[in-house]
Amino acid sequence: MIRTSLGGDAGRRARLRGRYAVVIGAVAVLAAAGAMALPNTASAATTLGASAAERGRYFGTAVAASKLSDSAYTTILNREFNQVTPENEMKIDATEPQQGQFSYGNADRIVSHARSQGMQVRGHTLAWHSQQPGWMQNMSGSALRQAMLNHVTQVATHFRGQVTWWDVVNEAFADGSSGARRDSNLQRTGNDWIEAAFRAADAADPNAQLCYNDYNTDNWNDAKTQAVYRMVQDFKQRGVPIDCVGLQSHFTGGSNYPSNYRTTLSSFAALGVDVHITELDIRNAPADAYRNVTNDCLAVARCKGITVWGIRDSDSWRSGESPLLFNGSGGKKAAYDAVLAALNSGTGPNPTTTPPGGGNPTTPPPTTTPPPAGSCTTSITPGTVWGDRYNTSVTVSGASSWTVVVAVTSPQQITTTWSGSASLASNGTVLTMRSNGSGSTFGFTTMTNGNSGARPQIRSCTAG
Ligand code: 9MR
Repeated sequence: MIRTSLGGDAGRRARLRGRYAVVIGAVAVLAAAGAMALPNTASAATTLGASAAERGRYFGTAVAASKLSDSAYTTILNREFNQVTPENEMKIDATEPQQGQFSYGNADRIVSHARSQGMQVRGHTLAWHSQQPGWMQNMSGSALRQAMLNHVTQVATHFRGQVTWWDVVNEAFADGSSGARRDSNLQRTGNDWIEAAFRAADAADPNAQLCYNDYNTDNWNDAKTQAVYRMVQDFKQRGVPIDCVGLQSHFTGGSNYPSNYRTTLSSFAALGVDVHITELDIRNAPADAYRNVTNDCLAVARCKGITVWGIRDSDSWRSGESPLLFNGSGGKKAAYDAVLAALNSGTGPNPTTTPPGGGNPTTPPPTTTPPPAGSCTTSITPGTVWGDRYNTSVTVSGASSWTVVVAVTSPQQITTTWSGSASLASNGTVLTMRSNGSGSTFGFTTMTNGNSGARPQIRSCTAG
């Protein structure tokens, strides 16, 4: 099908407008509307995911399938995070180890775990110069181009409906001052290989949000950042289906958090794409830098969330730098407290106040970011409390058809629900409630099982 540049992009956005599920919290919307003060500490969320959800965002982590059997690991994962990225399990060598033979076991395990917990999944990654299986490393030219496109199509089709965002192409630009594409067998198939990959992913899963993801693109003044910016600008102008840019943000191995990071986020956002912080880790996990990254994301309406690249320091690809939010024993580090506090005192989706571009001539004037389409919001009303249990009701607004995920703190368990189509997971601690036509308010009963202090937290509200 021939798509004009404007028509193609507009058509894609129109399709997404009706169907893309946006998670947004009650506090976020009310705060953005200026209708209420920020939450006080008494009601502040106590986990990263819950707090981010209140601000219309996610807080996620890279996950390794091999660790899902480690209960210390999954306890933190399930408690703190509402988004996951498979660390290696969706890469090309994992999903197509032999040409034409696809292998999804470990990736499916992560997706299934995420879905049982109401977490969103970022697919990583469909086309990349690295972690190619042997058969692909040895290919070139049109045979490689065809094999790459077939891979994108097959994998995006397999995960259709389960992956919210795809890193369609990863790390395609060179480091240093050239601003050039990275040399690779994929690049040598022709400069249009990136847009070809995006078009194939769009055809296979029109509802997924399609991202370009890279590292060393955090400092607005770097040639690599500018080169990626120009590519995204070009894609938007020509209607290549791109929805988002991922800044990996590995502030490890000698790369530091730059003071103009917020300018980078807002400049990409001003192109009309969402921005995601996709692989965050910071050498020695200084609380200040983690706080700054969090505040920068909260300040840019189109910054949709933060994913840290592992849970405990011992899970990190750079464990020697102790760059994560939990120590090897699973204890919360100072950086964790800083991030949670920043999230809790942050605002919802609001236009950035930082002028994008930092004076760079390639930067267009700031654009107004419309509120996300298809969003819904929630408000919790405490109900009757008995000695061993208590009731809660949740009212949804902004959508007539919705899915809300609520979590209680173990050993508490949700036992009874009403006015919705319920699905309970993780031994009664996670309730996924879908609208069933009985109105906008649903309810449930929670057994305290000895923990009478904790109260339910909304993980997400998804319209449609
Ligand atoms: O964390 C991943 C590590 O386990 C793998 O060995 C490595 C192989 O390339 O990839 C790591 O993840 C990378 C990610 O996929 C892309 N951005 C850089 C990440 C850290 O190297």
